[in-house]
Amino acid sequence: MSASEPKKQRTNPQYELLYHPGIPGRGEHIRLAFEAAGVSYKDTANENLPNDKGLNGYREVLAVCDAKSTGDKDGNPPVFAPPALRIPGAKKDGGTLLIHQTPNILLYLGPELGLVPEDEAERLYVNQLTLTALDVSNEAHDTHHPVAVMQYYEDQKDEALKKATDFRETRIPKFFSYFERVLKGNESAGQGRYLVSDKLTYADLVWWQVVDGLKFAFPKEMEARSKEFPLIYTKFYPGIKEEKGIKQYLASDRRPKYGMGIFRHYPELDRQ
Ligand SMILES: N[C@@H](CCC(=O)N[C@@H](CS)C(=O)NCC(=O)O)C(=O)O
Repeated sequence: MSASEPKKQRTNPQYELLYHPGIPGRGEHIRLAFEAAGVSYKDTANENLPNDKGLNGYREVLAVCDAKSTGDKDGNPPVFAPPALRIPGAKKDGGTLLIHQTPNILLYLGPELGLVPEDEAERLYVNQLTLTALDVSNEAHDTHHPVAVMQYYEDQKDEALKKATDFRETRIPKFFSYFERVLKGNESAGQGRYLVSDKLTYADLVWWQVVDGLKFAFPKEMEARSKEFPLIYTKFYPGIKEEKGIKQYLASDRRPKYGMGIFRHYPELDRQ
């Protein structure tokens, strides 16, 4: 089943990503989708990053996620947290559409950017894999914030060590085994490079970003497991890096560096 063609020539909407400046975070899943499709987008908080550390753009992100909002002038309901995507003219009445939740944004962008197959069952499968990969991302976040999201890592280090140990020892192998089996099951079409069909989907991009983030956060653990999941390590991960659009993006200064986001490198939480 082939992926649908991007709609960019037909509609050319001005996609605007609203996310925290300076980190990959959940916004990265949205950036990778645009970059792979070769479709331009406005990354509001990162736009003037070298000059203002993203503060001007970030004000816009905070305004969209205003905790007192009950909705906007275009009839969009309140947004809980970034990433959000704004698309002028995308509502039926011509108004601006504003959506949030990473997998929901990808569900919207998949057909727009040609990053899903035509078949409905396969589209559901792409979304299913995306939700599963994002579960891993959430669990990776919880290794450094196992007790309280709004408190410092330094105030929950003992619990973080327990959480990270369990994550490394039981959760990483469980999820990696699953994605390895998905690649194996699709090997005749995807050749180990794609999770679904013989073309890139947004599920590939999300899972790739999660593997990449884990390589940053837990380099020793990930290195130690490299022989256990041959398709992920030798076909899928390097293959996606070479995808058109992705290769150029990763080499560009648009790709934010890992820091104090979802994927953090605390050596004491890695395999010893
Ligand atoms: N499930 C949501 C999670 C959104 C989320 O947690 N965003 C973070 C930034 S990566 C945030 O700013 N959260 C604010 C909060 O939870 O208070 C998604 O995938 O979009």
